[in-house]
Amino acid sequence: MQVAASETLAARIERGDRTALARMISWAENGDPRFAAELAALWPRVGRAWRIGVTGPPGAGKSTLVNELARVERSRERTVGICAVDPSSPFTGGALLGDRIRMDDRTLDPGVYIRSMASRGSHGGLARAAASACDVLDAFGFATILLETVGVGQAEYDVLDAADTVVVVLCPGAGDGIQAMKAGLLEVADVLVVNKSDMPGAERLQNDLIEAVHVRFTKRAWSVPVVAASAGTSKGIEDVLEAVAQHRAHVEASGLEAARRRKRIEQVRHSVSEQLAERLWGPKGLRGRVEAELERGASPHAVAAALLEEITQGLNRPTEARR
Ligand SMILES: Nc1nc2c(ncn2[C@@H]2O[C@H](COP(=O)(O)OP(=O)(O)OP(=O)(O)O)[C@@H](O)[C@H]2O)c(=O)[nH]1
Ligand SMILES: [Mg+2]
Repeated sequence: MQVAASETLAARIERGDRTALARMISWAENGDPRFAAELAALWPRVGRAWRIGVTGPPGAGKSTLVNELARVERSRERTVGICAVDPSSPFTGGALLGDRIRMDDRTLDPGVYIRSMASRGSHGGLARAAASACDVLDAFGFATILLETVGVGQAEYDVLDAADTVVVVLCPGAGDGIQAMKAGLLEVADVLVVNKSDMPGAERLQNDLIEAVHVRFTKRAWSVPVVAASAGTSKGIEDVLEAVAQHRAHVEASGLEAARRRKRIEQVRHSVSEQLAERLWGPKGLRGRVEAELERGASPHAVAAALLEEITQGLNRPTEARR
């Protein structure tokens, strides 16, 4: 593909240049300062994809399921962008499924794009990078975006603010229903999948989850379905997609824009908190001053109060004065 030197990444992405897509996701991942302007140029194209977050305990079968969901979406002629955050079992290399041919098919298919992101640096930064990658995949024009993240704690759940539908994958055995409840995984789920339904204990886990959902979420407008699947043997994949489609219909009927705005507010909140903390406590930050004041005999409480006052000056001023 001919690339004019002056052409922006955004312009190249608009005409389907996958090299530009890869470069721009790298910019998101590395926190490159050029990213913001390119995303701003693409922003009118963002919001057309349906983003499915896939999370769950390590080894539950998330990658296997993502791969299967991609296969079925492709058979329906829908293009698929995949972003896997910190996968311990990588998508590339084809060894994942012990099913090289199918995996290679998918990697060569121009209707699929697969990208893994390493979790380096702060977790908040990772959530920002993953959300940005989804925005870029969305602007590129993929119809379905699959976002895999291991569900081990709040930092990983923050990644899910980029998703329209969150699928929580559990499996019988280690990391079963009780573990999931402790980890707060049920709370983030729009759809629950009992994967490895070919294994003993799957039916019991499914019944436990149905009961847990019934008891806990009585006041919610959306009742979380519990779907049995076996990604390893390609069973129940259509049922998972059907549950996602129903959730999508529910969200669209009750106000898609409002739902996305709520998630974007969360994204801004996390992004600001995390970058503010980096600036305040990074090399050019406040540590030296704090040390000096403590040495002078001030209490931590007093130092904190004075700093907070200083930092938030302007926050409470009338809007007019701040312009
Ligand atoms: N029996 C059975 N095994 C499965 C099924 N789905 C996945 N597996 C196996 O479970 C293991 C973990 O699968 P992955 O898809 O890598 O799981 P993951 O949740 O992505 O794992 P991490 O990304 O490492 O957290 C692999 O050995 C899979 O082959 C299934 O439906 N049945
Ligand atoms: Mg995985």
